[in-house]
Amino acid sequence: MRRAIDHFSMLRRDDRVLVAVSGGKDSLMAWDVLRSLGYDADGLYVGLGIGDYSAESLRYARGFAQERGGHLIEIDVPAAYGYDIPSGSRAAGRVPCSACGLSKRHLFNQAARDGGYDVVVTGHNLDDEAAVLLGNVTRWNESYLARQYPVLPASEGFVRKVKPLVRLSERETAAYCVIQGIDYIVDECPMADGNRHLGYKEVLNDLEDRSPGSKAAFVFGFLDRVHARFAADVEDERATLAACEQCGAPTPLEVCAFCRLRERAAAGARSGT
Ligand code: Q46
Ligand code: ZN
Repeated sequence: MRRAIDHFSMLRRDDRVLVAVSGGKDSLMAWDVLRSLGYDADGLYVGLGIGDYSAESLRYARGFAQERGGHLIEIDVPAAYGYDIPSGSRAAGRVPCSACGLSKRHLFNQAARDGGYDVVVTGHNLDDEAAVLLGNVTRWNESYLARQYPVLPASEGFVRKVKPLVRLSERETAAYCVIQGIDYIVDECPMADGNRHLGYKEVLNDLEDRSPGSKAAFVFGFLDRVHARFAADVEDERATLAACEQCGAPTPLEVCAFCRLRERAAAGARSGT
């Protein structure tokens, strides 16, 4: 993690760091290592209202914070915003992971700004990044490729976002947690079925078996040699954003995607759809 942090200039020593923790192995490892490296790092748990899975994952996030003396900020989406991911995504006509990802991105950024944090850390590991990259390359999604980098710098309305686990595989983050005695939720999110990234992960695991080192070569070849060709797109895109009329978050439209999702999801919840 330290190599990744240094290589990509992810963090400054005096940063106030907010780690998005899900109760899973990756984010809890990220929080644990950052604390042990001496960073001022708090945790943020976003409850998505995914039945028992959310209740369980909160238990693990709280357990870690209590046992190790970390400060955990909790946001409960159903209580605070009137929708949950399963029914809200249905009402808004989105697949669950799209509604969920959009909600998390918005709430991580908002919580960091509200709390005066400099940077949000997420627990994306090498396997996640390889799967996302394969998806983006398969579809040649240039604007997503532009944003796929372990550091997204701060800009008007956005705090910096970093992924310090980018060098580590899932097996390594699991091994770290076992060795350090960190309890984490092992169950997968029940909404993940049909998530395209799981398919990409299977393909990449197959490739890694046949040709060890492929995932790292794929991701780091892209980051070190190819990403720069797409990078200018992010700045162009960010330069065109203005504040959302409802929440103030940066958006290309008058009302941001999160506020539109929240309205449609809450309306669906009221009408029972
Ligand atoms: S929590 Fe959310 Fe994941 Fe569950 S609904 Fe999909 S995106 S799979 S990381
Ligand atoms: Zn908004």
